Amino acid sequence: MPLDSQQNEDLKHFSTCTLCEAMCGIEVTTRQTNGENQIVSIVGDKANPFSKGHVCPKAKALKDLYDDPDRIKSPMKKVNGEWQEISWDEAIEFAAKGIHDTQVKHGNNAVATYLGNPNAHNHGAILFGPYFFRALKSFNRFSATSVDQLPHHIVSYKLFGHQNQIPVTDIDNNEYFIIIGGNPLASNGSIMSVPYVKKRLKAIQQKGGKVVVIDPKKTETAEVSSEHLFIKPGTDVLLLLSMLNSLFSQNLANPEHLLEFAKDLPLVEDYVTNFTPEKTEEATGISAEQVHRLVKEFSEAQSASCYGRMGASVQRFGTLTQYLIMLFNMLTGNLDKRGGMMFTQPAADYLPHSGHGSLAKGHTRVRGLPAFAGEYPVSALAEEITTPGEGQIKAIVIGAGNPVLTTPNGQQLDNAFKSLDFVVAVDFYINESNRHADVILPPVTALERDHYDIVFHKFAVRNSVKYSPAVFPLLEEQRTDWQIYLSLTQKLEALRDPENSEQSALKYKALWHKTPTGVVDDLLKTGRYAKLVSGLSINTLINNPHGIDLGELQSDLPNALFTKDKSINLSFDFFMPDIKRVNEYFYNEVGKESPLLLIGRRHLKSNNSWLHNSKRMVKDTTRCTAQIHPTDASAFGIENGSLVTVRSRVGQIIIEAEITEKVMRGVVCIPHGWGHNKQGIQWQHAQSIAGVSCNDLTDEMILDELSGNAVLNGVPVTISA
Ligand SMILES: Nc1nc2c(c(=O)[nH]1)N[C@H]1C(S)=C(S)[C@@H](COP(=O)(O)OP(=O)(O)OC[C@H]3O[C@@H](n4cnc5c(=O)[nH]c(N)nc54)[C@H](O)[C@@H]3O)O[C@H]1N2
Ligand SMILES: Nc1nc2c(c(=O)[nH]1)N[C@H]1C(S)=C(S)[C@@H](COP(=O)(O)OP(=O)(O)OC[C@H]3O[C@@H](n4cnc5c(=O)[nH]c(N)nc54)[C@H](O)[C@@H]3O)O[C@H]1N2
Ligand code: SF4
Ligand SMILES: [Mo]
Repeated sequence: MPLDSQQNEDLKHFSTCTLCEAMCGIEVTTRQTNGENQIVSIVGDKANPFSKGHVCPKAKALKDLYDDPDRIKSPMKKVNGEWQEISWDEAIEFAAKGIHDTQVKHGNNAVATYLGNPNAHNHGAILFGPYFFRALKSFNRFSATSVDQLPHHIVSYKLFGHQNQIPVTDIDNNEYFIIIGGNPLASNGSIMSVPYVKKRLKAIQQKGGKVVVIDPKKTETAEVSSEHLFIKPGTDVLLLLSMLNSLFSQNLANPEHLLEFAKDLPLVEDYVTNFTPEKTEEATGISAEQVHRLVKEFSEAQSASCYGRMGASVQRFGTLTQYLIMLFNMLTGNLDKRGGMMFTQPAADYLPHSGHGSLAKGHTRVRGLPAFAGEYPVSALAEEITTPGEGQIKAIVIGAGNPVLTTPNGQQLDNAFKSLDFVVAVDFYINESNRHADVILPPVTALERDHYDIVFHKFAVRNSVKYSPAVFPLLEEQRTDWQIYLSLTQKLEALRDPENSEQSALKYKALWHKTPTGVVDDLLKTGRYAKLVSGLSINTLINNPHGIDLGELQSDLPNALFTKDKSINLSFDFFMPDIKRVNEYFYNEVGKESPLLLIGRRHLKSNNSWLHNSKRMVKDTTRCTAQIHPTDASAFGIENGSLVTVRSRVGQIIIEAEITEKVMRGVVCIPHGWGHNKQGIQWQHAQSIAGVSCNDLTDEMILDELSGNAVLNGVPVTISA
């Protein structure tokens, strides 16, 4: 006899984990009990051709998110400081009216937007969110891009003509892999979707190849690599300059097939002559001998790839560093080569249909920081809110983000948010940032909406395609992100121009009907595989629920180029002048003493500022610690496990010290995304665990000047017992 007479059969769904960039296929078992949809289990989908069953512990957190009693499921409005549930109609009306009123009173730019990382994992938000952002007509657009991958976009925009034409390591054919400032064993790869990364790194070594990790910390990735070199935070630019110098001095530059597209490549030599490895070794901590050897081995390998990520991008010379990394790959002939850095061939290719990028078309009002692709650096957000004058930000829409915990000088931003007239959030949690909201519009969680990885198929180490229908049908009272954005757009336009509201409704009717998945369907049907995989479409993918492998990455020059003349624009005039700043910073600033430098770290069971409300993700409690080297600990009289104060120009935090030889001397390593003990939020679990925000130390005034990207690695701090 069934335990529960209303219990239906378990259903299996082949879906995709959206929590990081690895796109792991998952098998989700669901059950309906007494009319309630339940997730019974989540395991890796062995039949998924891309991830082949791989998952990390976070996959199960998708269930915890779904079950979380703290998650908000209906729109919430703040009335006299208290949250009240309201209907969707009321909420959309209230949000649009607040935005409209602010714009009428203070101008369009008075309403800002901040878009967080989870948007990148949400094709609905990516494809339909822009209708709303365009309708806002505000220049004050911010996102997590400027605490992350902005340098990559600028390099690709300049060199290849499109901000998202970023090559990835062809890891399965690679024989020499240098990883600078990336820890894929914790992050599962970034701008490199790569499930089973540990296995793949081992495979390189089993073939007789080499994996070299360059990092101020002996990370999990360093532990499984052939070699690890400690580097002093923020000095990667010097390392790269010296690697290029060594390449020329050893006569190893060999750009082969690339000269056809970038004839000036050999001229790079002129810019790097001063940076011999002998000159840079003291600053970087990597000896001249090591640099010469590394360069020689890399050049002589059959295929090689030099990959730099977070640690290399989000630092003082992040853009120049990423540029030099690209030049190094090119000068060794490893761009667009099997086993090297390759462009990908996604099935639904949005690149031709999206903005190629634009640089410095506008500047922030207060500090004059450059916009990239219509977005300003988020380091300028607080001052744009608090500095009076024409164009001052008076309201903000925060979509899937938590900048109080994730952007520099979070405390300052927290205070700035308090002064806003109106805040709208699109999020299913009340977090440290949107607790300042007047209204929160909660979308469903990832498994409850259909999913297509429009962004990450583009950055994957193998071409593949997969569509995941929602595991549960959308209920009457539920909304997806794109529906929220489209409703807001329509309402805002109706308020602006009441006479044309019917016309406006008509305009959007087609979009409601099309849906973002319909847009993907069009892209698939007109994409490069439409003829190969007969009739490739969303329907094909519904019939192939595990996804379809589309083969290895292919050489793609000059096709991959978006430049008018189909050549690679080396843009020396844009990047190389920054070398002057490098010289000034490292060699001419007399008496500049950098005591200790702060760097970040990721943990396999954290995801930026969220997932800490899932008990299963934080069982192993205190991982929000300040790691320091034993020599520094004894110099500052610090004992393992004791509380220490870490200070920077902008603030201080009190945190538990963890003494470990895994970090190099002179480094303090603290994870980000913690600090849930703020007033006005109701995390039942996250608030009960210790943790402080390291972004109360990071400094909004220190920037990578070429891009305006934040500096979250290599921030000067002091420490005391
Ligand atoms: N010191 C330091 N700071 C860092 C970093 C670092 O390495 N060191 N890393 C930086 C990087 S790389 C990034 S990308 C940023 C991330 O910074 P943000 O993007 O600002 O923050 P997240 O923690 O990703 O924001 C997650 C929020 O989105 C919500 N959310 C999740 N899924 C959805 C969804 O489907 N729809 C909606 N509407 N909301 C959703 C969650 O509930 C949560 O409130 O942090 C940056 N900050
Ligand atoms: N589990 C988990 N996975 C994630 C995320 C998460 O929060 N948790 N976040 C996702 C996001 S948004 C992103 S952008 C990716 C990021 O993915 P990764 O780029 O792999 O980022 P991290 O794991 O932070 O690794 C950065 C490394 O840079 C090192 N580093 C710091 N400063 C320097 C420096 O000056 N020079 C050099 N050479 N190295 C330095 C750090 O010690 C660290 O090991 O991860 C994604 N995946
Ligand atoms: S590695 Fe983990 S978080 Fe990333 S997609 Fe796979 S299961 Fe999800
Ligand atoms: Mo990120």
